[in-house]
Amino acid sequence: MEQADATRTAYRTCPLCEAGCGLEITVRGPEVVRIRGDRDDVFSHGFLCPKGSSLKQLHEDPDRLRRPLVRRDGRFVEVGWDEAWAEVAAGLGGVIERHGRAATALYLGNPGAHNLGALTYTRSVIKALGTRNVFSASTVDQMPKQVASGYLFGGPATVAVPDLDRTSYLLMLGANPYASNGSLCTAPDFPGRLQAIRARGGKVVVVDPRRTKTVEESDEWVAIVPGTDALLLAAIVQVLFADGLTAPGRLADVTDGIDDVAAACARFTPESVSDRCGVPADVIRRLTRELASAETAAVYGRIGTCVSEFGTTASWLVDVVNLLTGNLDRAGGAMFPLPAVGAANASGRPGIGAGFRTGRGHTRVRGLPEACGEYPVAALAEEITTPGDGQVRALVTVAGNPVLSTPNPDGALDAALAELEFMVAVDIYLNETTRHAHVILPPPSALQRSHYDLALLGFAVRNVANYSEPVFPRADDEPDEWEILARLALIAQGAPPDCDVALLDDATAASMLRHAVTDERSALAGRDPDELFALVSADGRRGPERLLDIRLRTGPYGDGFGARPEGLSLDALLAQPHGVDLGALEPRLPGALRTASGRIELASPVLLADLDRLATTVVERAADELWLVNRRDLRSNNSWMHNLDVLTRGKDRCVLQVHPADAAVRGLETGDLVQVTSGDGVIEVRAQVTDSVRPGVVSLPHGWGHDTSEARLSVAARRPGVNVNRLVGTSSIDPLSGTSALTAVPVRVLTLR
Ligand SMILES: Nc1nc2c(c(=O)[nH]1)N[C@H]1C(S)=C(S)[C@@H](COP(=O)(O)OP(=O)(O)OC[C@H]3O[C@@H](n4cnc5c(=O)[nH]c(N)nc54)[C@H](O)[C@@H]3O)O[C@H]1N2
Ligand SMILES: Nc1nc2c(c(=O)[nH]1)N[C@H]1C(S)=C(S)[C@@H](COP(=O)(O)OP(=O)(O)OC[C@H]3O[C@@H](n4cnc5c(=O)[nH]c(N)nc54)[C@H](O)[C@@H]3O)O[C@H]1N2
Ligand code: SF4
Ligand SMILES: [Mo]
Repeated sequence: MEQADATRTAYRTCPLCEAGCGLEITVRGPEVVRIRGDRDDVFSHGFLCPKGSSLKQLHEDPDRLRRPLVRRDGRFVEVGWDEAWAEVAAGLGGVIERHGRAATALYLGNPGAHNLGALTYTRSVIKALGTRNVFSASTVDQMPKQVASGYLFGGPATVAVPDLDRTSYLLMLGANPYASNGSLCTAPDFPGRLQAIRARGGKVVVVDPRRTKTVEESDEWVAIVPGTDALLLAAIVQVLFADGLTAPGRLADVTDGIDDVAAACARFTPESVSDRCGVPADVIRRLTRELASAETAAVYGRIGTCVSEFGTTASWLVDVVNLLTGNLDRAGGAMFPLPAVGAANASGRPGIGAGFRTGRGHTRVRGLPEACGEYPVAALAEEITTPGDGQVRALVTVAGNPVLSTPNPDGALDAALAELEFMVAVDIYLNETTRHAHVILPPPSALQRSHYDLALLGFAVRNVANYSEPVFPRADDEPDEWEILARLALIAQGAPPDCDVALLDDATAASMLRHAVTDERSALAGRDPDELFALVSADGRRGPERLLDIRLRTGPYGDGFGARPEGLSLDALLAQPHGVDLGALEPRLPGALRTASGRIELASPVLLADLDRLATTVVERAADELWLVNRRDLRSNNSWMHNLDVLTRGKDRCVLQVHPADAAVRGLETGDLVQVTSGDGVIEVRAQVTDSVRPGVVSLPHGWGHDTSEARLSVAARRPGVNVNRLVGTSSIDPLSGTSALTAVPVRVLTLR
């Protein structure tokens, strides 16, 4: 038995953002003494940000839910798990009985992408509900990049990431890794890696309407007008062709459509886009020449390029430029990781596949197309409030706070959730969204769970694998997140609330193995799945651990159940608490392609057609309107870490940044109260006058607005901020991916004082 006061050290990957830093956690009994960066972590080498160490405060937060809550007569009461599950079975079952499965919907939030239990069992919940109404944070985030990658390479997860550690030129659009620590580019200490580019004589150029910290630490700031990245990139493509600067190198032989792209982009001369982008034509020409002549270069676009009406086209053009300059799939350019687990582009027949399409279903009310198995979250409220066959009456949320994080024009989504006949939330807080739930099912603290970055290591700048064991044990009445999801799935299927989750767990593992042995190229081909099942279950391993073990062993570095004894397995990772470095990224094309043609499809008709829309869309801003853009702050995490005093103390961060020229016109000074009005909503907030935004642009962070008395967020309520997404409408979306245009929202700013 461990002594109550014995001190020990645990190593664990931070689950809070995509960087996935290694943490060294000093523990005494049930207490966290200290959290530091793990200097021996093979990937993060000791780096951590202020959020990483706040896992201690998150673990201790008295507002974090420990027991299920059930809403009775408008009030939440704590109940035991059996009672909560009985409510779920009655509530969900009732809706399905009365209205059918089409009346159910799911919303999946961001922390689920950092969570092994959610990543392995959410799919079961979707399948069990049997609904097409799947919504997630992806359509306020990276869906455009996935759709563009799907068309180009045949798989929506075949995303090219900038090879930060070897590039000599980085053109970065719509990303601020000094605040965000990076996204679709897993790179702990992203700032350090940027500094290293410059230290080795390379150049970093940042395209952003704001002069961010990332801009300040770079060589050049291109202060673009928001929402116009696709135009800027199209002009770069135009110059590459017009000036004879294209050099796709070895990929020319496996690429279709280069000439079509040349023809379609010919109209986007730098002079023709310059005014709209706010970037001088000679700057566009120079940047293009620099990209073409750099020894190696990578173009990297992130959320600023995605959350616009042309998000997919901009994301596509990023890779068009990478390819045309010979930088796609080569060291120092933009490359495709080969993770130890989870790469769809590493299994099955190499180099060819079924290809990619969207629109395999359409939303009931507006007829918006599906993408990657989801509908646009901008359609969620109308699906709940519009009567008719298939009207959504029951909602399951998992790790999501859509009331703050998705378009909620003047509170329309908030109001819609209140109309649901039944809502169940798997969440750790009673917050702006979960207050509408009838039952809240809280998973344990992150420190009571194991971790493996199943999703995000697929976007990492090095191939690494790292598994963490739980730091603290769970009590008997604290089910793990995967158990909650597995039981939810079984209940959704119609099983009784006290059903045995082992049924689903065993079935999932067995089916994974049956599938693995049928792949002729796999080291397991022809093996007996029952024998393998016995092997992976022998030591009592269950749940995500068993599934992870199977996927590691059958993956590209796996031990193949004996075929490659030195290969990876969960046991091998358990022996390496600081992770395993599997090396720098290596070229993967054409093998990673899964297009139907077996080629890079550079000129998908869908994308070419969108260039026509890009050329003909005239965005007018009234003289008194400003463009609203977002910003992230290092000590935030979307909407949900504002209940930790260590992260929120200090100056109010939820303020509207206004350029001095725009402030002068409005007689506005720092600290004044202003009214911000869009076509969809109105909010009041304090202003900060600063030249860190370009003229004509104002900026607010998202994730604030903790002012409802029904939430249980005592710290956040003291400093609520305002919900910027009350200004964002649901009609302005990128039609190719269904992603909301969160940036470049036209607003009027009125000084109230
Ligand atoms: N205007 C504007 N809006 C934006 C953005 C923007 O840039 N501008 N960014 C968008 C982006 S990129 C994203 S990803 C979305 C995020 O959108 P969401 O994912 O909907 O919102 P989050 O704020 O991340 O909410 C996470 C929820 O998960 C809960 N949670 C935290 N940890 C766990 C856990 O371990 N298990 C479970 N079950 N629940 C947990 C929290 O309590 C919270 O309710 O916001 C988007 N919204
Ligand atoms: N501290 C912190 N870290 C986070 C998060 C957080 O909320 N807080 N959220 C996490 C999540 S879920 C994600 S998806 C990532 C996102 O990671 P990033 O993509 O790096 O996101 P941001 O830091 O918001 O940087 C986006 C930048 O785009 C700029 N921008 C806005 N509109 C435009 C435009 O039209 N064009 C161009 N070129 N730029 C534009 C903004 O000014 C901003 O500086 O961050 C993750 N990390
Ligand atoms: S950068 Fe991200 S992963 Fe690293 S400590 Fe901070 S929040 Fe955690
Ligand atoms: Mo995100």
